[in-house]
Amino acid sequence: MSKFTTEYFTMTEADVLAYVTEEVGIFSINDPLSCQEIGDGNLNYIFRIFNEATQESIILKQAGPYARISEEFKVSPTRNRIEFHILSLHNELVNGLVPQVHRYDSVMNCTLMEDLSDHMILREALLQRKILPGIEHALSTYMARTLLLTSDVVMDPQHKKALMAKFINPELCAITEDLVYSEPFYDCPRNDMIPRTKALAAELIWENEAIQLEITKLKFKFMTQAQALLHGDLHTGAIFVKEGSVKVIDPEFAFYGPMGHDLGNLMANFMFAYVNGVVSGAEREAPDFLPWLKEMAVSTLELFKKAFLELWELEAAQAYKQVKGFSLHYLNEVLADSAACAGAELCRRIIGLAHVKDMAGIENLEHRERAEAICLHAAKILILNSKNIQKGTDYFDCLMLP
Ligand code: SR1
Ligand code: MG
Repeated sequence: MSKFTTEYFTMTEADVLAYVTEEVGIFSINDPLSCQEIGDGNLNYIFRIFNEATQESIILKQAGPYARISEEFKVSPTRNRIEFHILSLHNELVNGLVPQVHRYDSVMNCTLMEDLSDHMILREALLQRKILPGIEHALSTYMARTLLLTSDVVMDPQHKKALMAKFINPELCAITEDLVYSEPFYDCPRNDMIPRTKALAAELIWENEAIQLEITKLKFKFMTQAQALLHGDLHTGAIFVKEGSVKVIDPEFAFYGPMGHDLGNLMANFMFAYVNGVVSGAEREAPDFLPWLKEMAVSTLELFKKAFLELWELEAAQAYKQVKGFSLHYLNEVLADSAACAGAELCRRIIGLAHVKDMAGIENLEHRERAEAICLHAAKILILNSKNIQKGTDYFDCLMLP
């Protein structure tokens, strides 16, 4: 019996080499292999195994027993099961838009998957002011198909409930309930922000009763509305891009929740990239970048709406298809949720524990203060006025730019 089949442990690079040769046998021990841990996310260990002779490579992703960002978050490594199974399902629903997965190991809590090292993380690409023509098509298709095709609109209700059971994900949902929908909305000791932002958060968010009410409604929706199988953490750090290719990764927060959580998350992260560009002078360094970014983000939402309604016409159960006005009513609710969720994401990445480089990486303190203020003011409008935010341009109209 090998050490990999008895009890879970977190692997070193040497363990991973032994695992892929002796245990799995996808490489031979005589192959000229190298292995490097390349993970920079908050939760997992990502090993890249490379065969210098054939230039072949593969990724092994192992879930650790607690989050890398803070050992306060103990999360069972069995979450890797969710990630493997949802990537397998997404390979059917949106073939080509997610990495291929080869093997899941329920003892070591790891998955072997396609290496996407020739791609770049979208957040980094946007911070480098890269223009990526056409990504709005892939992103809108990804969301429309993964969300609508896993909902009761299309699925047989019994089959959908079986999927809900398979993807029950209480530990990671608890992280989102705390970090996204609770802590940023009061003076929580775990929050982490710069002093000027703290004063603004108190004035704009914490002391605003209407925001407290809307966020509480939103949190309850997140906890109780099993609308579709979500990615659950769809920010620009969970998307790989290269010319002509988009791959959505990291769906370990997947569970049955409200569709607007995914859509709003992505829109908020586009807004972060945009505001970063505005305060850092992207207009001067790369004059075409900001107009392209805004147009791409706006089109992502507009193309999502189009793809959603077209897919509804093709795939919705007859009982829903035949009711005049129902598809638009349903979509409008998703869009309102999306706006409010975008507001929550803007707040939580600025006020809460888990930051994004687009804001926290701005070195000039005055620029960072300005960027965070622009985003918090936009968040307030998105949360309070969510029902009227139905167009892609509405998100950018919330940004009070100089
Ligand atoms: C403890 S995990 C912190 C954040 O990282 C993940 O990517 C999710 O966004 C989570 O909220
Ligand atoms: Mg992640």
